[in-house]
Amino acid sequence: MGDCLFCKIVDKKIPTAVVYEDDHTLAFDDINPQAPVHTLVIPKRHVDSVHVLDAKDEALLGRLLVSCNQVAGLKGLTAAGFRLVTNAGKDGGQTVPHLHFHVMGGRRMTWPPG
Ligand code: IU
Repeated sequence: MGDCLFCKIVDKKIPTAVVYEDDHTLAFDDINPQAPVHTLVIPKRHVDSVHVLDAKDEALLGRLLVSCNQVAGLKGLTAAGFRLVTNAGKDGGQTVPHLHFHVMGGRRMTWPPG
């Protein structure tokens, strides 16, 4: 995806401090954090959102969730807990059309989200 912001981060065309990286996933801190820890975990391969996933993506999704847990550990959230969020599509509040999980923690989260 030539004009996808997160693909440009994956391709290192936009300099970003990497929190965690492996062959298939990348994590970096959100530019507009909504919690003391707010890190985004993305697949390196472009995927629009949860709503386009199918069976061929099962392994990637597993990897993404493990990467989220790695990030939580690196950020010191394991004991206290944390929240994972992914927004899908317009009504879900998705603003960047490249699948991402928000790893959020460092404060007590409230429910329901807005
Ligand atoms: P959303 O779920 O699609 O709304 O999340 C997109 C997130 O990407 C949002 O929290 C933004 O602050 C974040 N972000 C970023 O970290 N760096 C950027 O250059 C842009 C958005 I644009």
